[in-house]
Amino acid sequence: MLLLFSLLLCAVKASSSELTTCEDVQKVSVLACGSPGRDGRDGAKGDKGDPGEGLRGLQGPPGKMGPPGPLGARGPKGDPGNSFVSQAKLDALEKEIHKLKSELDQVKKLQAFSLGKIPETKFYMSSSRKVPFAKAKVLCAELGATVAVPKNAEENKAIQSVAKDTAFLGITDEEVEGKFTYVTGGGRLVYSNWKANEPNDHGSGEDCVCMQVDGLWNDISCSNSLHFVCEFPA
Ligand code: FUC
Ligand code: CA
Ligand code: CA
Repeated sequence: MLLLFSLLLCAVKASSSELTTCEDVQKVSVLACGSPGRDGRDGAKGDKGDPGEGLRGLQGPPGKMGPPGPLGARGPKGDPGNSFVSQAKLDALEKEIHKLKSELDQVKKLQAFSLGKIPETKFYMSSSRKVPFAKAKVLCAELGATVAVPKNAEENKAIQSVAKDTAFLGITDEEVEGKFTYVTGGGRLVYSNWKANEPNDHGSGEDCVCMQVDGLWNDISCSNSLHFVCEFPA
C-alpha cells in the first residue's frame, strides 16, 4: 500500500515537470524517487596533459653552488728539485763561456776578413789537427794565410792564447843550421822567446820551432806532428 502511494506520488511529480515524452517521464521517475545515496569515492588520477602552447617564461637565475666533489687520485711523484748548483759547476760554465766568447771573436774576424774588410791587426787561427810542418804550411796557405810568426811579445801572447797545445811557428833554420828565419821571408828574427837552453838542435837535428803552452819556444824536428797556428795579414 505504501509502495503504491510512492509510485503515484512519483507520477504526479513527473507530470508537473516540463518533460514531454513518456520515456522521459519514466526515467526521471526512477531517479527522483526513493531516498538519495551517498557520494561516490574520487576516481583515479587522469593522464598528464599535453604541454601548453603559450610562450615559455624567462630562464631563472643560476642555482646555489653544489657541494665539493670527492678528492682526485694521487698524482705521480715529482722530479727532485735542482736548485743547488755547485761552485765547481759554475766555474766550469764560466770557463766554457770564456772559451766560446774567444771562439766567437775568431769567427767574427774571419767573417769580416772573408767579406773583404781589412782587420786593424793580424789575426790568428789555431788548427784542430796535428800535422808535420810541411803540411801545416800548405793548410795555412789554402786559407790565404801563413804559419804564425810572432814579431813581438804582444803577438807572441796572442798566438799563445789561440793555440790549442804546443804548436808550430813559421820559423826554421832549414837553410842554414843555427840561423833561424821567417817562412814569410824577411831574414833574421827580430824577436825571440826561447826557453832556457834552446835552441839545441837535439838528436838528429831540430830545424823547426814550436811554441809551448807557456809561450816559450823550442826547436824540434819538422817531421813531428803538432798543432799549428795560421796568421792572417793585418
Ligand atoms: C829537449 C828539447 C828537444 C826535445 C827533447 C825531448 O832536449 O830541446 O827539442 O823536446 O827535450
Ligand atoms: Ca836546427
Ligand atoms: Ca830543442
